[in-house]
Amino acid sequence: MGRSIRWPGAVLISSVSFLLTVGLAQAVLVNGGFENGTDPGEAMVLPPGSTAISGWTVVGGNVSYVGGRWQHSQGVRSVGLPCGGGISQTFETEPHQKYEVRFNMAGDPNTPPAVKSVAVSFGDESRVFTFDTTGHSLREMSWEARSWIFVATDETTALTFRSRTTECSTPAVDNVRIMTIEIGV
Ligand SMILES: [Ca+2]
Repeated sequence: MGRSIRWPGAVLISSVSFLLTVGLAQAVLVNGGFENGTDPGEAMVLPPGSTAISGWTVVGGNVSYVGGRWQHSQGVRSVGLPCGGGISQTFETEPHQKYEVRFNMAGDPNTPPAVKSVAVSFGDESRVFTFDTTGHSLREMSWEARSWIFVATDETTALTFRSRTTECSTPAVDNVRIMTIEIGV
Protein backbone atom coordinates (compact mmCIF):
# COMPACT_ATOMS: atom_id res chain seq x y z
CA MET A 1 0.00 0.00 0.00
CA GLY A 2 1.29 3.42 -0.86
CA ARG A 3 0.37 5.16 2.34
CA SER A 4 0.01 4.08 5.89
CA ILE A 5 -0.45 7.48 7.45
CA ARG A 6 -2.70 7.56 10.49
CA TRP A 7 -4.40 10.93 10.26
CA PRO A 8 -3.95 12.45 13.68
CA GLY A 9 -7.22 14.34 13.88
CA ALA A 10 -10.73 14.22 12.53
CA VAL A 11 -10.39 17.77 11.24
CA LEU A 12 -7.88 16.56 8.71
CA ILE A 13 -10.31 14.15 7.15
CA SER A 14 -12.34 16.84 5.44
CA SER A 15 -9.23 18.46 4.04
CA VAL A 16 -7.99 15.28 2.42
CA SER A 17 -11.32 13.86 1.37
CA PHE A 18 -10.79 14.97 -2.22
CA LEU A 19 -7.97 12.47 -2.43
CA LEU A 20 -10.19 9.58 -1.64
CA THR A 21 -11.70 7.32 -4.20
CA VAL A 22 -14.44 5.16 -2.89
CA GLY A 23 -14.08 1.69 -4.26
CA LEU A 24 -16.74 -0.92 -4.53
CA ALA A 25 -18.65 -1.02 -1.32
CA GLN A 26 -18.32 -4.48 0.03
CA ALA A 27 -21.42 -6.07 1.42
CA VAL A 28 -19.60 -6.93 4.59
CA LEU A 29 -21.79 -5.14 7.09
CA VAL A 30 -25.39 -6.17 7.56
CA ASN A 31 -28.27 -4.19 9.03
CA GLY A 32 -26.24 -1.01 9.43
CA GLY A 33 -29.43 0.98 9.87
CA PHE A 34 -30.73 -1.31 12.62
CA GLU A 35 -34.03 -1.74 10.79
CA ASN A 36 -34.11 -5.53 11.13
CA GLY A 37 -34.68 -7.11 14.51
CA THR A 38 -37.21 -7.58 17.26
CA ASP A 39 -39.79 -4.80 17.11
CA PRO A 40 -38.68 -2.35 19.83
CA GLY A 41 -41.96 -0.43 20.01
CA GLU A 42 -41.10 2.95 21.53
CA ALA A 43 -37.78 1.63 22.80
CA MET A 44 -36.51 -1.66 24.19
CA VAL A 45 -33.63 -2.31 26.59
CA LEU A 46 -31.31 -5.03 25.33
CA PRO A 47 -28.74 -6.62 27.68
CA PRO A 48 -25.19 -7.67 26.80
CA GLY A 49 -25.19 -10.77 24.64
CA SER A 50 -28.51 -9.89 23.00
CA THR A 51 -28.79 -10.51 19.26
CA ALA A 52 -32.25 -8.99 18.97
CA ILE A 53 -30.85 -6.51 16.44
CA SER A 54 -30.06 -8.68 13.42
CA GLY A 55 -26.35 -8.92 12.71
CA TRP A 56 -25.30 -7.11 15.88
CA THR A 57 -24.42 -8.28 19.38
CA VAL A 58 -24.90 -6.11 22.44
CA VAL A 59 -21.64 -5.72 24.38
CA GLY A 60 -20.43 -4.01 27.54
CA GLY A 61 -23.76 -2.95 28.98
CA ASN A 62 -27.41 -2.44 28.18
CA VAL A 63 -28.36 -0.59 25.04
CA SER A 64 -31.63 1.01 23.98
CA TYR A 65 -33.09 -0.27 20.70
CA VAL A 66 -35.18 2.75 19.78
CA GLY A 67 -38.32 2.76 17.66
CA GLY A 68 -40.93 5.46 18.12
CA ARG A 69 -39.21 7.30 20.96
CA TRP A 70 -37.11 9.57 18.80
CA GLN A 71 -36.45 10.68 15.23
CA HIS A 72 -33.99 8.57 13.25
CA SER A 73 -31.56 9.48 10.52
CA GLN A 74 -32.55 6.45 8.46
CA GLY A 75 -35.67 4.29 8.61
CA VAL A 76 -37.67 3.83 11.80
CA ARG A 77 -35.10 2.42 14.22
CA SER A 78 -31.72 3.33 15.71
CA VAL A 79 -29.77 2.63 18.89
CA GLY A 80 -28.96 4.56 22.06
CA LEU A 81 -25.85 3.57 23.99
CA PRO A 82 -25.95 4.50 27.71
CA CYS A 83 -23.39 3.78 30.43
CA GLY A 84 -20.86 1.66 28.57
CA GLY A 85 -23.41 -0.17 26.44
CA GLY A 86 -22.34 -1.04 22.93
CA ILE A 87 -23.10 -2.93 19.77
CA SER A 88 -20.65 -5.00 17.79
CA GLN A 89 -20.57 -6.81 14.46
CA THR A 90 -17.73 -8.92 13.07
CA PHE A 91 -17.25 -9.25 9.33
CA GLU A 92 -14.70 -10.38 6.78
CA THR A 93 -11.93 -7.93 5.91
CA GLU A 94 -8.83 -7.92 3.81
CA PRO A 95 -5.64 -7.28 5.80
CA HIS A 96 -3.98 -3.90 5.01
CA GLN A 97 -7.12 -2.71 3.20
CA LYS A 98 -8.44 0.69 4.27
CA TYR A 99 -12.07 0.89 5.25
CA GLU A 100 -14.07 4.05 5.79
CA VAL A 101 -16.68 3.67 8.50
CA ARG A 102 -19.53 6.11 8.06
CA PHE A 103 -22.40 6.57 10.46
CA ASN A 104 -24.82 9.14 11.72
CA MET A 105 -24.63 10.35 15.29
CA ALA A 106 -27.00 12.15 17.63
CA GLY A 107 -27.89 11.72 21.28
CA ASP A 108 -30.69 11.56 23.79
CA PRO A 109 -31.49 15.26 24.34
CA ASN A 110 -33.21 14.50 27.65
CA THR A 111 -30.21 12.85 29.32
CA PRO A 112 -27.31 14.99 30.55
CA PRO A 113 -24.63 15.89 29.78
CA ALA A 114 -25.53 17.50 26.47
CA VAL A 115 -22.29 16.50 24.78
CA LYS A 116 -22.33 12.78 24.01
CA SER A 117 -19.36 10.67 23.10
CA VAL A 118 -19.12 7.29 21.44
CA ALA A 119 -16.03 5.19 20.82
CA VAL A 120 -15.86 3.43 17.47
CA SER A 121 -13.53 0.44 17.43
CA PHE A 122 -12.39 -1.28 14.26
CA GLY A 123 -10.31 -4.25 15.34
CA ASP A 124 -7.66 -2.84 17.67
CA GLU A 125 -8.09 0.77 16.52
CA SER A 126 -10.49 3.12 18.25
CA ARG A 127 -11.69 6.68 17.78
CA VAL A 128 -14.02 8.79 19.89
CA PHE A 129 -16.71 10.96 18.32
CA THR A 130 -18.87 13.55 20.02
CA PHE A 131 -22.24 15.18 19.43
CA ASP A 132 -23.81 18.16 21.22
CA THR A 133 -27.57 17.82 21.73
CA THR A 134 -27.98 21.42 22.89
CA GLY A 135 -31.16 22.84 21.37
CA HIS A 136 -32.32 19.50 19.97
CA SER A 137 -35.32 17.38 20.91
CA LEU A 138 -36.59 13.83 20.49
CA ARG A 139 -38.53 14.99 17.42
CA GLU A 140 -35.63 17.01 16.04
CA MET A 141 -32.52 15.02 16.75
CA SER A 142 -30.39 16.81 14.11
CA TRP A 143 -28.34 13.75 13.23
CA GLU A 144 -24.88 14.45 11.84
CA ALA A 145 -22.53 12.41 9.67
CA ARG A 146 -19.37 10.99 11.17
CA SER A 147 -16.63 8.94 9.50
CA TRP A 148 -13.18 7.58 10.01
CA ILE A 149 -10.74 5.52 7.93
CA PHE A 150 -9.41 2.40 9.58
CA VAL A 151 -6.96 -0.20 8.32
CA ALA A 152 -7.81 -3.86 8.67
CA THR A 153 -5.15 -6.05 10.23
CA ASP A 154 -6.91 -9.39 10.08
CA GLU A 155 -9.26 -11.43 7.94
CA THR A 156 -12.13 -10.66 10.25
CA THR A 157 -12.71 -7.40 12.08
CA ALA A 158 -15.08 -6.43 14.86
CA LEU A 159 -16.75 -3.04 14.47
CA THR A 160 -17.99 -1.79 17.82
CA PHE A 161 -19.83 1.35 18.91
CA ARG A 162 -19.70 1.88 22.65
CA SER A 163 -20.27 4.68 25.12
CA ARG A 164 -18.08 5.49 28.11
CA THR A 165 -18.77 3.42 31.20
CA THR A 166 -18.47 6.57 33.27
CA GLU A 167 -21.10 8.42 31.29
CA CYS A 168 -24.78 7.65 30.82
CA SER A 169 -25.64 10.48 28.45
CA THR A 170 -26.76 8.06 25.72
CA PRO A 171 -25.18 8.82 22.35
CA ALA A 172 -27.30 7.59 19.43
CA VAL A 173 -26.10 5.81 16.30
CA ASP A 174 -27.81 5.03 12.99
CA ASN A 175 -27.05 4.34 9.34
CA VAL A 176 -23.67 2.60 9.67
CA ARG A 177 -21.90 1.93 6.38
CA ILE A 178 -18.47 0.67 5.43
CA MET A 179 -16.65 1.52 2.20
CA THR A 180 -13.33 0.25 0.96
CA ILE A 181 -10.93 3.07 0.33
CA GLU A 182 -8.08 3.61 -2.04
CA ILE A 183 -5.94 6.69 -1.74
CA GLY A 184 -5.46 8.38 -5.10
CA VAL A 185 -1.89 9.63 -5.44
CA1 LIG B 1 -32.28 3.20 11.11
